[in-house]
Amino acid sequence: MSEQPILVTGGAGFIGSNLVDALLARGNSVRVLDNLSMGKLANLPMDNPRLTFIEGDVADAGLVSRAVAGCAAVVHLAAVASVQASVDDPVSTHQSNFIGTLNLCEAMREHAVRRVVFASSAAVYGNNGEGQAIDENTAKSPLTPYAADKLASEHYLQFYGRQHGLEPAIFRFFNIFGPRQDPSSPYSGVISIFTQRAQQGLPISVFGDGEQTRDFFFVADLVELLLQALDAQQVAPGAVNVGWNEAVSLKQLLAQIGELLGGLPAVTHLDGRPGDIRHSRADNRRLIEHYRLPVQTSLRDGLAALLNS
Ligand code: NAD
Ligand code: UD2
Repeated sequence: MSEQPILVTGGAGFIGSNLVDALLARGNSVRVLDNLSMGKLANLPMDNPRLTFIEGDVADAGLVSRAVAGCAAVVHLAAVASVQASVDDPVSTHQSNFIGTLNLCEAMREHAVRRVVFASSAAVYGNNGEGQAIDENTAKSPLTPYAADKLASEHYLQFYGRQHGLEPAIFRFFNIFGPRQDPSSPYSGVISIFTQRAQQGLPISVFGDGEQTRDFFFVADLVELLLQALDAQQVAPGAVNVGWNEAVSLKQLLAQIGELLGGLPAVTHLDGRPGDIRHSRADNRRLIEHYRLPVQTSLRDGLAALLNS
């Protein structure tokens, strides 16, 4: 195993900290760069001697350069992950969600670090492809600053790939769920909100009729893909959707949570969210072509793990 660390930006957050655990478990050294705006030190095994934590901002070019120096590869997860935050404050979130990526590209060029795994989002498709399995060639329609920053980040990573030898492995995540996903904002992932409220016996709000569907992917399964992307001889060209091509409605989700907990608190239906996508499901043929699919953690098993965490 390489002595050079893997840099995980956003490594104190939900997906990042799950990845850090897996990297440390297989013997990697890990450097985390996180400004703790959403992430928490409590998510990280701070006493592990193979973990180095750098508190700071990916918008700080000098700091990013120092963080990248000497690393074997990078997984770039740092971003303001709330779409609504980008709508409310596009200037500030752009610093994290786009300038951070550009700083990273420059730092990797400077230090000749090639491999970078990037967390893009199904948000780049906007409402296009809705109701079908959405493939990667679906016309892009970034409807929010968050989506525009993700798509621009993809384009810059590809440019640095062509021009400067970076090896970007770009994933477009659909709906990731699991332990450490923060339920504290109304725009947090629906599973983190529903499970927390159900466990606390608090009423649950469903926006709309609850027949809307999502393609839910358990975080440990995602981590397996991120590790493969770090290790692959060559990266898959272009971007790759991460989803199971499976549609689960909110009603089905609530039924499963209710079964696991032996009941549910009151469920209220409110007006649908403006701009809410009705059906979101990934065409995952490129994922299957380029990666070994993890053994799927079923929604039920993933929910059980989350409820026990
Ligand atoms: P998260 O908020 O738990 O993790 C993001 C981390 O980045 C946090 O620890 C936060 O403190 C850190 N961060 C934010 N701005 C930063 C900055 N300027 N400098 C340094 N650190 C900064 O969210 P997550 O769900 O783990 O998301 C990880 C990545 O995956 C994000 O890029 C997100 O956009 C992307 N993504 C997530 C989902 C999902 O379903 N969770 C879907 C699509 C894409
Ligand atoms: C996800 C991503 C978003 C973007 C988008 C791209 C998260 C948190 N959001 O948005 O970043 O990538 O996909 O398509 O991963 N809902 C309720 N009650 C609640 C909360 C949510 O009914 O308390 C509904 C919500 O209206 C939606 C569904 O649950 O219909 C899923 O909501 P979400 O915020 O978890 O995710 P999504 O798909 O809107």
